[in-house]
Parts: sequence; C-alpha cells; structure tokens
Amino acid sequence: MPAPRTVLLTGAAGGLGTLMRDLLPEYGYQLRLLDLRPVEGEPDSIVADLADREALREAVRGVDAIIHLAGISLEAPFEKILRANIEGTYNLYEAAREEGVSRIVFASSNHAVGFTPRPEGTAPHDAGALIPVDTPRRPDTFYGLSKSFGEDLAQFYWDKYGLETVSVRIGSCFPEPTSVRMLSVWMSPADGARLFHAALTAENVGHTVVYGSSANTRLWWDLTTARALGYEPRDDSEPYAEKLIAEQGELDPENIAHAYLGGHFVSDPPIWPY
Ligand code: NAI
Ligand code: 15L
Repeated sequence: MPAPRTVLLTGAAGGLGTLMRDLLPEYGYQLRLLDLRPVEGEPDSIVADLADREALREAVRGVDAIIHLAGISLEAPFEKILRANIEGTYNLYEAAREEGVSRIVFASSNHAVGFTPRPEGTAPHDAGALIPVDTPRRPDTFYGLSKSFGEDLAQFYWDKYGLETVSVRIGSCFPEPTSVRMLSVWMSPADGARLFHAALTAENVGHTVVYGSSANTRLWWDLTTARALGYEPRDDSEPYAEKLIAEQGELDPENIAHAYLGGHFVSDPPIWPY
C-alpha cells in the first residue's frame, strides 16, 4: 500500500487527539479532524457523532487511512458504551468499507486484557514473563469489553473484506506518568506518534494487535509485535520512578487495584463519574 498521507483522526478534540494533532503532521500527514465537539482553533474540523452514518461516509471519503480515537475513554453505563464504542466503531468500519479506505489504526486499550495478572516479582522482567498479545482477552469493564469487541470487529473486517487494522492496546498516553502503575504502562506522546506512524506505514499488517507503550524499564507486556511494524520507542518512564514511589509507595500485590494490568479499572463498583 502507498504511504498514507491524508488521515482521518477521530476523537481529535480529546486528550490523545490533541497530542497527536501536534505531533503527527511532522511525519507528513494531512489530518482531517472529527469529533463530537468542535476542535478548538480548527474551524474545518468535522463535528459529527459516530452514530451518524451519513456523516461518517462523507468524513472518510478520499482519506488514505483512519486513526480511530473517538469514543468513551473510561468506564460508563453499558448503554452509553454500546452506542459510542460498539455501534460507533461498527459504523466507522462500515463507512470505511463502503468508501474503500484500506487501513484503520484502532485505539484499543490495555483494559481489553485488564484482568490479566501483572508479571510477578521485581522489574525489569525477563522477556518470558512479559504478557504476550495473544494472551486471552480478559476485559475489566464494559469499556474494556468494547475494546475487545473492536479488536474482533477489526479481525472480521480483515478476514471478510481485506480492510487492514492495527489495534493498539494503549497503556497510558499522557505527557507524564502520574502513578506507580503508569511506570509500567506509560506511552510518551512522542512514542505514541512513532507507533501510530509505524502502524500507518508498515506493509501487510492484516489485523495486527500491539501493545502501546514506551520502552519502560518496568514494562509488563511484550512489544515484539509493535517493533515488528518498525516501531522503535525512545522513551522510558524510569526518570519519574523515584518521585512517584516516594509519594505513592511500591505496588502492593495484596491490593486488587495493583495486581492486574488494568489497575483500578478492575475494582468494584466499576462505574465512576467521568
Ligand atoms: P478522550 O475522552 O479525551 O477523547 C475522546 C474523544 O472522543 C472526545 O473528544 C469525545 O468528544 C470524542 N467522542 C466521544 N464519543 C463520541 C462520539 N459518539 N462521536 C464522536 N466523537 C466522540 O480520550 P483520550 O484519552 O483522548 O483517548 C482516545 C482514545 O484512545 C479512546 O478511544 C480511548 O479509549 C483510547 N485509549 C486512550 C488511552 C490514553 O492513555 N489516553 C489509553 C487506552 C486507550
Ligand atoms: C484507558 O484506556 C483510558 O482511556 C485512559 O484514560 C487511561 O485510564 C488508561 O486506559 C490507563 O489504563 O491508564
């Protein structure tokens, strides 16, 4: 496939969308922006709901690829997750299929496998202890279930229609890690842009699942499939470790919110205001 140039970025007004709007143009992409809310300072951004199939068809028409970030990004009542993340992602894939878009980068999440116990013992973990991408999916929330659905949807659209996807199980992509857990799952924004670029340009991805994080010293999962796309992370959360551990203490294996990949998402009740 020729290198994608025009890329639809859904969820462009959100936290990750805002970071990627800054970083991805350096790789030569022309971004078409879409969100439920107007993107500040971007009068040409498309304001549309993922429920609006006509608007989605128009939005995807003529783009080379899509980075799909839009949706509910935390736990919420099932009905809301169903509409935005499950039906909304289906609507986007249908629009892409109908308009002949050949590649989607799907913002999956660590919460699709959030009930996977984190590696035991002290980091850095041996390669054999890292969680592989083909570990059974164990969603920790309705939100995580929607990401699990998105990965299956992506596989289905590849097998049935030849529409390629890289599903990126993002850890925590924020300017800095803010918790001890994040020392293991953090993806710096710059590494996020490197990974999205690799996911857009690698050849013959079919449906590939990767974890999305930096090369953290305290890494919990295996970045092999991400590296196979050409991703070379340059950042590591370790410089933040001393301060965060002094403030919050080491992870406690007896604390359910510290025992699994998904952190506090595994705890009950699962629904917070957000
Ligand atoms: P965010 O909540 O800041 O942004 C999501 C954006 O999607 C918002 O601007 C919102 O208006 C838009 N949106 C929500 N429902 C929509 C709908 N029905 N139609 C159109 N737009 C809609 O979330 P963030 O942090 O930017 O995450 C982006 C994506 O990456 C999400 O899919 C999230 O699940 C995923 N992700 C993010 C992680 C992170 O560390 N930031 C970690 C793992 C996954
Ligand atoms: C996610 O999937 C969320 O979208 C993000 O806000 C963070 O909570 C992240 O996971 C995380 O696990 O830290």
